[in-house]
Amino acid sequence: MTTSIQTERIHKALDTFAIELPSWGFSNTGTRFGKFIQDSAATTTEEKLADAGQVHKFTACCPSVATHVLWDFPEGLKSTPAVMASAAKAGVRLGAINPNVFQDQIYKNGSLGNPDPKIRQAALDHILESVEIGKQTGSRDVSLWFGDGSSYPGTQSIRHRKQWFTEGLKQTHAHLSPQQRMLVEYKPFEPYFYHTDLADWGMSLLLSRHAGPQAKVLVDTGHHYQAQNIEQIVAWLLSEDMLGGFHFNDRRYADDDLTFGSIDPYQVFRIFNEVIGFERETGKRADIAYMIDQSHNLKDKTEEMIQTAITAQELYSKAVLVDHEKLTHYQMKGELIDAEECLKAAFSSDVRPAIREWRKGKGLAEEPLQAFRASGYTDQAARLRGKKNKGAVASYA
Ligand code: AFD
Ligand code: MN
Ligand code: MN
Repeated sequence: MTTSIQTERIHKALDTFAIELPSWGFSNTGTRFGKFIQDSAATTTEEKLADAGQVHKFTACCPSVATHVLWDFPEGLKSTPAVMASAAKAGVRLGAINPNVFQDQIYKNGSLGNPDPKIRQAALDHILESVEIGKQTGSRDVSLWFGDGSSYPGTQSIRHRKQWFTEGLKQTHAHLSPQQRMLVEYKPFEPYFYHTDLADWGMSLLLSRHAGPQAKVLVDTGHHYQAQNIEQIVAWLLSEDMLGGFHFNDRRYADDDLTFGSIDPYQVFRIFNEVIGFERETGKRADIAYMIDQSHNLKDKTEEMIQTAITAQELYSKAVLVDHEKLTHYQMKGELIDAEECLKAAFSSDVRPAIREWRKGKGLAEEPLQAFRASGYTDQAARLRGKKNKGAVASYA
């Protein structure tokens, strides 16, 4: 149970805590070993946004949805009015725009890092169209992930590719409106296994700095080597004003895209603690986007997103309970156990009663997952979408 002061602090924090949903988390996806089809999964962008709207309706912390241009805007800019209408109907707004320069056949040897200037131009054209879509949807962020790399030594020039990325990202930045940002994501490996052009936070930081002041680093929590200290990266990027935001998910071994907080909730808490500590020390809100990047294929898609949103609220609520004044005092004095206990006391607090009270105050069901299940939405979706989803199995097979 939390004290009344702590409860108040949690309520205040939850009033402004928002985490963006990924449209790609609502449709049937799989691994290279196959797909387990869910009849109720979304089959169109409108359905993805409708499902995302359900998550926001029951949790009140997911007002925006990130989209993927090739999958959600099949006709590029021309698709924008329809997608905007679907978002409005679903009660959500369109968030980050994700270009896709990793799927088309032409990108076998990369996109902005491709040795063929025509392919680099094709990738840039797609990214610039995504920037224009963002202007139309009123999205602040264009979220850039590049699968570029190589799988065998000697097959590509690492130096030349770095230069091509510098050029391509500079040109991207030149097309941003004053309100837009470009978030440059990194990932140590996959889909290539010898080198990835944007493999770590330092490479993203340098390329963002070269590109311009509206470029920032995107930290995907699944994109680090085992045992890497992510909260240390977060602390450095915050202090350099170069953290644009997060793609949240959890992982056991690689970029597993597992449910946020399902494997290592304490790490999530420590990441939030770095952000909140920074905000308290500087007296300003970190200008970062909290986004989910998950699309696992076992749990019910919408239920998993509700579970993710609830977990994010719980871990964020725990992090706001850290007594940073005490923590700093013990850190400066080298009182190791007392300092550590500051974190552990907050992490072990049961914040659920305070969150249930917050929900009640908002007119929400105190248990979002149960309330969603009772709504019958999934059964209805399965009735409407089942045939189409089953058909996908046939075509996939
Ligand atoms: C994959 C990539 C990366 C990217 C996401 C959405 O690893 O995280 O942000 O797809 O495109 O997870
Ligand atoms: Mn990501
Ligand atoms: Mn990823």
